[in-house]
Amino acid sequence: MRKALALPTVALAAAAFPLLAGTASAHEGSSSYQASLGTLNQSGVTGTGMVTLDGNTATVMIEAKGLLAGAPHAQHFHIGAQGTCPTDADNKDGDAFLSTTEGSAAYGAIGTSLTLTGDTSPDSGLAVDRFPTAEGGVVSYNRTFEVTDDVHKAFEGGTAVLVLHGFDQNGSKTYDGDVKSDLDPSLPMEATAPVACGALDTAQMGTAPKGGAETGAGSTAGTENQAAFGIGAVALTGAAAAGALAYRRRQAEQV
Ligand SMILES: [Cu+2]
Repeated sequence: MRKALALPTVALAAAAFPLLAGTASAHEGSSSYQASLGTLNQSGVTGTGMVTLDGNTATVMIEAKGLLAGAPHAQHFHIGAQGTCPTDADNKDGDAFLSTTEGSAAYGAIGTSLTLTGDTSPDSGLAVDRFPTAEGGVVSYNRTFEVTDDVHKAFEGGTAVLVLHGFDQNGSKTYDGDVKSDLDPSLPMEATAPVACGALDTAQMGTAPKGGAETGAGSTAGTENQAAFGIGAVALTGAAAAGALAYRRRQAEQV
């Protein structure tokens, strides 16, 4: 009799697991990652990055503020190191700058150049004419393109980092100064020094219930992405706040 009782349980479990596996595989091709951009070089630059990977097709959204207005800002996925951001204490040579090279122990080398048009390989790492210009100190970037396998693997392995560059250290409102770039001695260090950095972690919305933000993230239309990005963030914050309020109310009633 016990055996007969046990069987339906096994059957139930077997029925449940394929369902779970099915749900997982439906999302396998599409994963979302987000980065909270923190300041480097005491630049005051902050922002957010969001990346959706569908196979090797990446949709990248970056919102950042506090950048040198009217100047181009190189931006990359860095890969192949610890998947973390350096701190200003990693300015090992003690000069006025945390250089891109000094940060590489934490975030690695350039894996993708987040250009506006054309090539996105590391070769375009300093293609200044194809990077966003920060009108009013703000960068609002949205592009869908193909990444390489090594970049895709870095995302899955948690070693992809979003880094923005270009820092007006001396307040001259342009990239200048005597210190030359560690990446290209024909450029001032200001043009290439990192200003903001964020590790790209699996996005919360990837594990959220169906609907809302996730639906928006799957879209490939630029404007829709932009809208979903903003509204989704607000909606998530709102839901969390409402949840916290409801919880506190319940706690209060129980006391
Ligand atoms: Cu970079």
